[in-house]
Amino acid sequence: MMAVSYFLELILLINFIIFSARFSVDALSIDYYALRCPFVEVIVRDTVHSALHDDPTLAGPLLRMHFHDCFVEGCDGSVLIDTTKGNKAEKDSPANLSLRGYEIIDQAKARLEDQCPGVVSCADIVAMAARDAVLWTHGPLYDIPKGRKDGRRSKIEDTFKLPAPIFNSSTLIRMFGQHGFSAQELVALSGAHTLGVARCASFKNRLKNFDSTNNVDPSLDSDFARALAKTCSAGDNAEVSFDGTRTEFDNAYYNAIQSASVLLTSDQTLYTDLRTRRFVNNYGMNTAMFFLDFTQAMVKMGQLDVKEGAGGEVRQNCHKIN
Ligand code: HEM
Ligand SMILES: *[C@@H]1O[C@H](CO)[C@@H](O)[C@H](O)[C@H]1NC(C)=O
Ligand SMILES: CC(=O)N[C@H]1CO[C@H](CO)[C@@H](O)[C@@H]1O
Repeated sequence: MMAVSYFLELILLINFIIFSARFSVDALSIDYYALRCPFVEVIVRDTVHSALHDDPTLAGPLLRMHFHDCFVEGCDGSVLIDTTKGNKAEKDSPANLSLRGYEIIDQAKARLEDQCPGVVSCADIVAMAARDAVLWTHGPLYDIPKGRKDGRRSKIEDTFKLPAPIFNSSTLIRMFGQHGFSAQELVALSGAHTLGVARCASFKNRLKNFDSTNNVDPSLDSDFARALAKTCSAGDNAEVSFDGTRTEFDNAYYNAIQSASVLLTSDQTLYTDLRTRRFVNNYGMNTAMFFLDFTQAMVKMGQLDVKEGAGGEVRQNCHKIN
């Protein structure tokens, strides 16, 4: 009896050792680089903050880059890959054309390769840069697990997985649900639209046939619609800020939704739909609640389909597969 239970315990112990060894090699963790590259956080933050000091409007694009990376093929740096002769990459997709800030990722990567060559993945740099952009714009401070590996696939056709701005809430709830997000998390993540701009191409569907009496999208405030139509007479590339404070991470985006003065169909639909409206109201009223839910959802988003261990690589150059 004694021998059997010792034997069982031994097996449990061996299992535990194998499991934790696998865990510590593969899994993401907050202190993944603690021994491998101790100054990684400082280097990325310093690079991002000095770039934003020069051009604060890059905060939005850095945050968006992480989202586009994670929703297509997981958070694996696939968004950074350049198109080559044989392969049209995600970057070439119309959805991704307005992404900017790649040079900030390159700068951080160059400094990190200097300090600890071959150690820090491009996917981790994108995740940290998004987080640091949020902090720089006075958003919440939060810690993220690291240890993502870079992927080896980046194909333009995969970008159909990105939500389109004309989607309604049912489609968005379903799409985000496929990634394990609740309707509340969809609303919290959409709060990223507190930063940055959209181009008229992304919301002109709401202004079509617009004249002073016939407002095509009834969920759009008519004065706001008139102002948008005027701006957009300059063409598809004219830019409009999502909320009044383009480089300030706050809850003004939700207030803009409440007053029917936000840009995308996908933003306004969160208010039209009763399943999501109460979260818009909560976040519009309570910045602390928005910050808490946003950071939790970002940490979750940052772990979508991550490649670990041999499933990926640490790219030498973020623009191409090794
Ligand atoms: C809910 C579904 C979403 C849709 C349909 C959507 C769509 C869009 C579109 C169409 C633009 C404007 C692009 C342009 O006209 O150049 C945009 C901008 C932006 N998106 Fe989203 N987005 C969504 C969710 C998210 C999420 C989850 C994040 C990040 C966590 C995010 C971050 C941003 C940021 C920061 C910008 C501003 C970029 C800039 O200033 O250049 N979006 N989004
Ligand atoms: C949402 O959009 C989908 C796809 O276009 C459509 O089938 C559905 O009827 C729409 N739902 C609502 C509530 O408008
Ligand atoms: C959101 C969005 O516009 N997505 C587009 C990204 O690019 C692909 C390929 O061109 C389109 O199919 C998507 O609709």
